[in-house]
Amino acid sequence: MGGYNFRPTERFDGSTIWDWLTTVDHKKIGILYVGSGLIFFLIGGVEALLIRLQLIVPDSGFVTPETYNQLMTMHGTTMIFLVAMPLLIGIMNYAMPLQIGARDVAFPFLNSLGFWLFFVGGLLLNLSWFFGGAPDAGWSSYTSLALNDYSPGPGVDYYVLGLQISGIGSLIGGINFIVTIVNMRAPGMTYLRMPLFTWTTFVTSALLLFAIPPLTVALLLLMLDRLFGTGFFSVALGGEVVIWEHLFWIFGHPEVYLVVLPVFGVFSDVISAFSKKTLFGYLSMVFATVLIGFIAFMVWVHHMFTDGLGAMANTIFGIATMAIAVPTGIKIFNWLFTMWGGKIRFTTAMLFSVAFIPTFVMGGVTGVMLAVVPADWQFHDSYFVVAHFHYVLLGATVLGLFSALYYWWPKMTGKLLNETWGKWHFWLFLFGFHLTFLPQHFLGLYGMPRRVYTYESSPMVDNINMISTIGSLGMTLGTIFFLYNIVVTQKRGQRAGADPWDGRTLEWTIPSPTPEYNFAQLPLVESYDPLWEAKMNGDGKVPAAEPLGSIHMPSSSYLPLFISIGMFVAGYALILHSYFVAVIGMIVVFAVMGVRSFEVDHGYHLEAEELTGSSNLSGKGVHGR
Ligand code: HEM
Ligand SMILES: [Cu+2]
Repeated sequence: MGGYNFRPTERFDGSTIWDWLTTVDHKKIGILYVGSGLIFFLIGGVEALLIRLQLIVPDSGFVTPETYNQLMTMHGTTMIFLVAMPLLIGIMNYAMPLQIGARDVAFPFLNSLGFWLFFVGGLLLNLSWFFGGAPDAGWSSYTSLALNDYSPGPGVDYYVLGLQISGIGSLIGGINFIVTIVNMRAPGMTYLRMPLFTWTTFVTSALLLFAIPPLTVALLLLMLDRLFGTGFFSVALGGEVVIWEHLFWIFGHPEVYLVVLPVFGVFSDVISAFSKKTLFGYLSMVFATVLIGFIAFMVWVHHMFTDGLGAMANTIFGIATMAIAVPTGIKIFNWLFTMWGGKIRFTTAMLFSVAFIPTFVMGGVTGVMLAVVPADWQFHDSYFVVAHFHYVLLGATVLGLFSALYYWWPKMTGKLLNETWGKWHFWLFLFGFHLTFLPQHFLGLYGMPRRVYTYESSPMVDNINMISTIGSLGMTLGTIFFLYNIVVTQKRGQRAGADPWDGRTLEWTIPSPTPEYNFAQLPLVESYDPLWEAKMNGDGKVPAAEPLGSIHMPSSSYLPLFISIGMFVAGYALILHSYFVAVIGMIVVFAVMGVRSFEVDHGYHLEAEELTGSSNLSGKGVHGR
């Protein structure tokens, strides 16, 4: 090992826990994101189940109205910020650098910092259940409801500070991915040879970059209003409530594309791999991705049609919203044409991707219905909206996440998930999903408002709620099969080779699980689908772009964890109104940053002898050195 390696914590080194706490390896960080995302998925899922159990019969007193509001708020907030985003960021972290033939992300230290900030933010948010009460003003925390007058107690403060901290983490992740994709593509990997999942990661990261700051500002202003008595949103003090809605949705609408664009990338890769065909219309897919990312910022007012912003504003934003259907339609047709005439293998990953298509189309159709302004005046805040956004968020994002997990799981763990259990998971979840949410469209049309903790008995509404709750039990059962699958296959699963799916892209050229340096030699990319190209026109090995040589690796660091702990302390202290402790927390943050800036650590090198045997590339590389 070369390089100067100063680590005061020498004696913890080597323990597995310390290794995970201090890792800067994009693959381990990816797994940390996926692991914590799945844990939060269970928490958010239990919250959803409790909500549905409360609604199974009319006039139910299963939970109190106060608890219901907390469950509903925490469920939405958790699913969006602690499940969908981190699971996707985790998969991007794992797969994207491999897909572009890179050895790591551009800023490994920041990557770790991003994860720990997300994690402590999520932890802080969930501690609210135990200390003082969870936030209860809805995941969109509209003012005036979210101000002190109507939401006394610390609930909304948890929301404000938890999301603020985890939001910084997401922003850091986005910047890191952009720089990685711009700078670290393997030789020959031009932009138009990047796999679609890498493309969607790229556009998603740009969305993060522009969408998180408005949220940060909104949360900051709300914090000032709640903690320090400013009046940004308080009408009594001359503030303006609609400003909150604008800031929130300027973030909030792109947010839904943040969680749906990456799974578009997943479907593109998965469908192409399991149809044994090149993705149809690659260029139009890239173009549609960029276009969707762009339009995502132009339509936020469709969440505010009933605010009275005027007919002109509503018309323009209504039409802009419908425009998104065009690039999305292009994508749908390209997926269908990719499957057309392909040799389709219905693995679990493929099933989730295929089932996504009709599900997402249905969510899209109701979306266009909601974009019709006069219609939205009727649908607004009814269960129709709940049905719509679950078709998109759950039907698209979560199905896509499952597809991605089944697809990349062998790469991440070295073990294949069991296909039989996988199929049980798939069918139970899919049926459960449609049984839960399809009937809710009709609940909405019958006039059941969203965010109410109970309803008056009437024949149709009773029945539909009953069916919907039964459906959610189906999803629960499916998820249990998934967990069982993870546990069992981790112990005695089938080993995955480098290329269990007969893949097409670079991540399948290296062993599973991936060695810490990813590629012993950087690959030379000469086409889109490089591995497939090599299988068709050669010995199945992608050529190497460099001789086998020593590889520079970054050292792990405990500093990101410490910075995050400082942030956690500061955040919690603000919630408790102990400003002195908050200042101490921030001093810790800045002190650790100081340590970091004076640290002299050039990482270390892995020498060629330590790598041999793990290269799956062939050709120009000269062995040894
Ligand atoms: C696991 C199955 C799920 C079930 C059974 C479920 C059920 C529910 C229910 C009953 C509500 C309350 C609706 C209301 O009264 O307005 C709700 C709200 C919500 N859900 Fe889900 N949900 C599930 C998964 C998800 C997922 C995966 C996401 C996002 C990725 C999500 C996002 C939301 C959001 C944003 C809200 C709105 C919360 C609010 O109004 O503040 N849900 N869900
Ligand atoms: Cu929207």
